Amino acid sequence: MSRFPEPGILPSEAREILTRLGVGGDALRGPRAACSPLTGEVLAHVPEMGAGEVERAIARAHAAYLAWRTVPAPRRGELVRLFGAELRAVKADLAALVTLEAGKIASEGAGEVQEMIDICDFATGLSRQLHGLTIATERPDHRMMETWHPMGVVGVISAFNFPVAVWSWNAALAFVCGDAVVWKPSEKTPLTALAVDAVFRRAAARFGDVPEGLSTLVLGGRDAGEALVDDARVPIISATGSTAMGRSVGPRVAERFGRAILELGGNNAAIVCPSADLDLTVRAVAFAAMGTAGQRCTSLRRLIVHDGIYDALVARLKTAYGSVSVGDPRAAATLVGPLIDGAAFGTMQLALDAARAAGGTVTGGERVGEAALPGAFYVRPALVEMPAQTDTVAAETFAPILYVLRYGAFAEAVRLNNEVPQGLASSVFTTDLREAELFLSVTGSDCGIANVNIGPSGAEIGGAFGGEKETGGGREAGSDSWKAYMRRATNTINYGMKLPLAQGVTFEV
Ligand code: UN1
Repeated sequence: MSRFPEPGILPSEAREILTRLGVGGDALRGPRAACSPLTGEVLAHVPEMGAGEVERAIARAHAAYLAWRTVPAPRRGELVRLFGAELRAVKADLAALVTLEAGKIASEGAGEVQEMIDICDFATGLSRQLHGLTIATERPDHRMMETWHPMGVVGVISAFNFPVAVWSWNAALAFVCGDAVVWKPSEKTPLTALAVDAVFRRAAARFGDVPEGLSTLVLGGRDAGEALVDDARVPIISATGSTAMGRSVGPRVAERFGRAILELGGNNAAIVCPSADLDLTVRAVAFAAMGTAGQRCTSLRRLIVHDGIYDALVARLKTAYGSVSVGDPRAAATLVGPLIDGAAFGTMQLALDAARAAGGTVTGGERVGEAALPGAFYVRPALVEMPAQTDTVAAETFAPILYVLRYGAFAEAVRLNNEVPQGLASSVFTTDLREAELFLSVTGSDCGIANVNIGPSGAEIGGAFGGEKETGGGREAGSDSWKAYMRRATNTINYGMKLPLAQGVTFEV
């Protein structure tokens, strides 16, 4: 396979994959073009839904919820188990489509579908563990308990960079929790969304009596997203994307007292201490900073390196950056695929210019393959040595840029880690127990994810995923994230003959 994909072939390849996945007919007719970042070509056209259609979809989803909430949770888990089984059967095709539409290298495309399968397994088990509590009551002959009930329709707004997995974290939990889901995917990745919708329909057909509208895909632009965000029949909005998007969605959902689960920007750092295992650190940094072409919300964007090992580490990173192969993400040797589009490239170049103006030294960052593929945006990942944590460093740029900073004392490194508006993921590379534990302690990293001797990206689904500050505070996937998709009721039952009041209050009539 050549270093860059050949134009002219991808649209038919995409059609074949879509046909095998069960996507065709009206799903592939409409005004909106679906493009591939591999070549910039149009792969297919898809429908566009306006606010009215979204409104009808929400009405159907609400009706589906009213039926689905009465299905016992373990039975709801069976639907998710079947969905996981269907995903296993189409893993290779769906992964290939993720690569074609989002530009991920093959193993990351497969990893994304695996993440969907993992959350289905997790949610299936969870369907028998939506536990409440029994709570000690102060009143004699009383029992107090906490129970969990379905909420209603969950609106999921997802981003291009994890075009299928992020929906599945939300949807798999929502379905076992007894909720319905309306999904508005990124306008940049409608084909993978259509494919997932088709796979889900097959699972639903095997299950038998899934209410129509339990899972609905709405393809559209801002209007469609806003219709979802503003509808009071959607008690939960789970939105993944930029901090700017979250700033608009959060208050609108709050205005109607809805619940927002926000997964927004990350500006993830790793601290490299004098005792770090540098072989392991270089590999971890390479994956976290260059993997997915720097387009994960968890991508490593800031490297905070101790003075004593700075030169040695930066030299090794420059070698790694120089040797990494950029190009066709389907080729086995490629580690860095294309950026999603020209706008992403423009934003990256602006950030690099700003870094240079602030005294940064940039290695890499240039566009490659432009002559053969003027509509695709492949870049060499950029390593940027910075004299200080400037405004540019403190902003999230969704591209493969790694800013490198120096530190002297560990406390200073922790301060730099925390002194940005975002709070998603973070790491420390050290073999010193004190540094590791301090980083994980209350005075250490302020992020939702804090790791030792692994990079900030590539989390498993078993833990709760999300972060603080401008990252939005939401938690998805594992641990007890399911609680965000249910409502809690506190129940007090009096099985005695008297009516003792709490707090010793007397009220005799
Ligand atoms: C995202 O980039 O929106 O931890 C999600 C990770 C992946 C999920 C990233 N499991 O990098």
